[in-house]
Amino acid sequence: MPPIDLTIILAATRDMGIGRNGTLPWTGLKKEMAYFARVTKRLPPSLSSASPSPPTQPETQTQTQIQTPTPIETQNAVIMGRKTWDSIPPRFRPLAGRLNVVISRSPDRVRGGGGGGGGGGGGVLVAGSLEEALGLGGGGGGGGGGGVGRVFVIGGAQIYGAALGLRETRRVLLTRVRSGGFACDAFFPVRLEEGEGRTVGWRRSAQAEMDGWVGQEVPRGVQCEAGTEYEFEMWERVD
Ligand code: FOL
Repeated sequence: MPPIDLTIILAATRDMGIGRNGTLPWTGLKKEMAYFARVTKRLPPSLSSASPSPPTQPETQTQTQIQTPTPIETQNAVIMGRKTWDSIPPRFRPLAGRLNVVISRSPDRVRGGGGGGGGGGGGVLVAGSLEEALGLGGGGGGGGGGGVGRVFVIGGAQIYGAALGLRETRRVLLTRVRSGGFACDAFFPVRLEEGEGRTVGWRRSAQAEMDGWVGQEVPRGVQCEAGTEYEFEMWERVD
């Protein structure tokens, strides 16, 4: 089994607020959401050359020829709690181009009817815990086990907390919302801070490290959208 490597992705206010009344505290951060979608879809370099669709058979093929097995479509996985699943607009879920894994003790609350945990109905897998989710094929780690690429934990607070307690969680992609005035009732359990009183166990990555891991030049500095200022950051666990 390849080593599991988990990445947390979130957007948070300066005091680590991530949600309000079951939804995001802000609206209109379209480019920020596009970044989330792009980053969670992009395969790691070790898998990105793999064809996402079955190779076309050569024209000399006959019916009796042994067929190359159709490869499992390689995708990243997004793991989320049931409340986060509920918060995603129905037209966007399951999140396209990614293996969606929802953590819930009652699968019917996610899919409505159907089989037990781990069943594959409706494009979503249901697991009873984060640990179980990792066993479902959420344990890719970029090594290419079971057709899963990178594994992202996308919230909410409870699932972030569980992921932070796992050594497998190596990095956090944090979009730091700098504008104030967003009242929140859900918070990321760790305050990631640089400089004086800096966070123990986590280190902010340099821009080049972030670009390298993400696989694109991440916009640097303060971004402004819909009157809200934010900045893209990456943090890595310090061993
Ligand atoms: N991380 C970051 N950086 N920003 C976020 O807004 C964010 N949100 C969540 C987790 N991590 C995040 C959880 N909430 C969608 C909606 C809510 C949500 C996560 C995803 C969603 O609808 N995503 C679509 C994009 C749709 C669009 O283009 O507007 C997707 O395809 O990912």
